[in-house]
Amino acid sequence: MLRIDVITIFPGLFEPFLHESMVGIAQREGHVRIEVHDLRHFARDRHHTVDDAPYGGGPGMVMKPEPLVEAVEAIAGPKGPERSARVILLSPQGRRLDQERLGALVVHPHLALVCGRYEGVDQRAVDLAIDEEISIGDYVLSGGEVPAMALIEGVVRLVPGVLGNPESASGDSFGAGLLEGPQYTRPAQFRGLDVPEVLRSGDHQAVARWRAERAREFTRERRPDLLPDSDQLGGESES
Ligand code: JBZ
Repeated sequence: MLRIDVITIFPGLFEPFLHESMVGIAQREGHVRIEVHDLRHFARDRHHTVDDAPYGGGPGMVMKPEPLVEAVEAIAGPKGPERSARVILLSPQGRRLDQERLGALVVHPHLALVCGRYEGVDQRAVDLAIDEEISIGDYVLSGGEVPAMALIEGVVRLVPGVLGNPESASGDSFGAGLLEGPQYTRPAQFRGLDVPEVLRSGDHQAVARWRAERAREFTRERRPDLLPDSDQLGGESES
């Protein structure tokens, strides 16, 4: 059973996400327990303040250190070898999330995800309370909530037992680091376009070979960076 705590100033954003689809099923089946905490509950002042103006001036606000450090310590304990959870800040300064990182995260029994907001988090809070910073990619977002959901979905899929079929956990060809090729379902003909004959042939070996070829083709055309250097140039090398 994996436990995930989320610390955010927008707990409502997580509501449908946590109860629908694979994440909802995984929770109901007891593979994972996800709890969302409102950072404002950890602010001690009358107005539950979680942000303040940046020292040195400039636009926007910065997340105050006190509520954030107190929230993390209440949920995960103080930073250090005693701490039970791996505490992750979703921030643009983080290392880029990929499948390898997800695999390294799912070995922890307890994750705590802190969602950055405003222009960022007071650096002392990062230093005192955060074990690791992660970003989901190089595009501009307004906060760490959507990145936290992406991380949760990616990591929950890897919890043993969550996906009935362990082949889909590795994502088939993506398990081999490739894109999936094209997929088809009924009808066999749609607006004059046919499903490739081999997929209807019943020849499982031929289907597997065709799919492997299409996966390599898609990957070479769309994501050559996923291929070994030696495969990135070479033309339609059959087999
Ligand atoms: C992320 C300040 O809060 C933010 C803002 C942008 C942002 C994150 C947190 S996490 N972008 C990403 O994963 O790319």
